[in-house]
Amino acid sequence: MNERSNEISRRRLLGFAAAGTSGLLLGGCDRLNGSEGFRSVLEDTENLTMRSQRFLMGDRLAREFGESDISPVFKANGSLGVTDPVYRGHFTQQFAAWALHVDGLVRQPLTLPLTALKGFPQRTQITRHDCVEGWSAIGKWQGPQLSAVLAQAGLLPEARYAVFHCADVLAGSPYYESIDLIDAFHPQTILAWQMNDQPLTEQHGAPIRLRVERQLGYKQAKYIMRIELRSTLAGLYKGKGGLWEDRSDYAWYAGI
Ligand SMILES: Nc1nc2c(c(=O)[nH]1)N[C@H]1C(S)=C(S)[C@@H](COP(=O)(O)O)O[C@H]1N2
Ligand SMILES: [Mo]
Repeated sequence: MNERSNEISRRRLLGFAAAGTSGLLLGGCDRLNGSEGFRSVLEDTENLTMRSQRFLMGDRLAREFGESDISPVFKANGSLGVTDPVYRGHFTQQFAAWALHVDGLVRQPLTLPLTALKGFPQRTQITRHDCVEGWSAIGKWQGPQLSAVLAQAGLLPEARYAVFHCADVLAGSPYYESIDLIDAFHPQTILAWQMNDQPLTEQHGAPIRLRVERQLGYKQAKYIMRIELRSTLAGLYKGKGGLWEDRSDYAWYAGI
C-alpha cells in the first residue's frame, strides 16, 4: 500500500472512530488504532476486491430510507426457524433467560441478556437488504451498535474478526458469519432486536440478528447466540469465514 492510500485508510479509520461516538467507544478505538491486528486488517489483506471496493466506498454510510419506503412484505430466507431444543426453550420464555455471549480475544468476556442489549444506546435505520438470490426489501432495524458492545468487552490487540455463531443448522451445518473490525465498528453495524418497530420474529432471526448494511444478505446473521473475537478465520469450520463462504465460494467480503 502506498503512502497516499495509507493516509486515506488511516483517516478513514479515524473517521469511523469519530462517527462511532461515546467515550467508552473512543477508548476502545484508541486501543484499536494502536493495535497491530487492526492496522494489519488494511495492510496485510490480500483481498484486492475488498480493498478496491472499500477504496471506492470510502467511509460512506449505506443509504437510509424513509418510513414510507418500508416494504409491505419482507421475504424471509434461509433458515426460517430453529430446531435446537435450548433455543426452543428460550423462545417459549420470550428470551427472558437468554443471553448473548461475547468471548474470544476480549479483555472481559460478556454475558448480555436482552435487557442489557436494549439498555445500550439504540440505533434505528431503514435500509435495503439485498439477497444474492435476486430479491431486495427495505426494512427498519433497531438495536445497539456492535461497536458499543465490543467496547464494553474491550478487544485484545490480536483481535481481527468478529464471528457470529448462530442457533440454526442449515443443510447440515451450523450457520455462522464473520466480519472484520472495520465493519464491526461501522456506525450502521447493529445487533438488531427489532424489525419494523416489533421484536424480531423467529423467521427474521429472533432474538437478535446482525445488520451490516454495506454487505449482502447472507452476511446478516440471524439467531446470534455468541460473538467470538478471533485473530484468524483459519481453523474455524472450513476457514472461509461463513457457512456460504465455506460451502459455495460466496465472497467473504460481500460488498454491495
Ligand atoms: N442464522 C442464519 N442467518 C442467515 C441466514 C440463515 O439461513 N441462517 N440466511 C441469510 C440470507 S441468505 C439472507 S438473504 C438473510 C435473510 O434474512 P431474512 O430471513 O430476515 O429475510 O439472512 C441471512 N442470515
Ligand atoms: Mo440471501
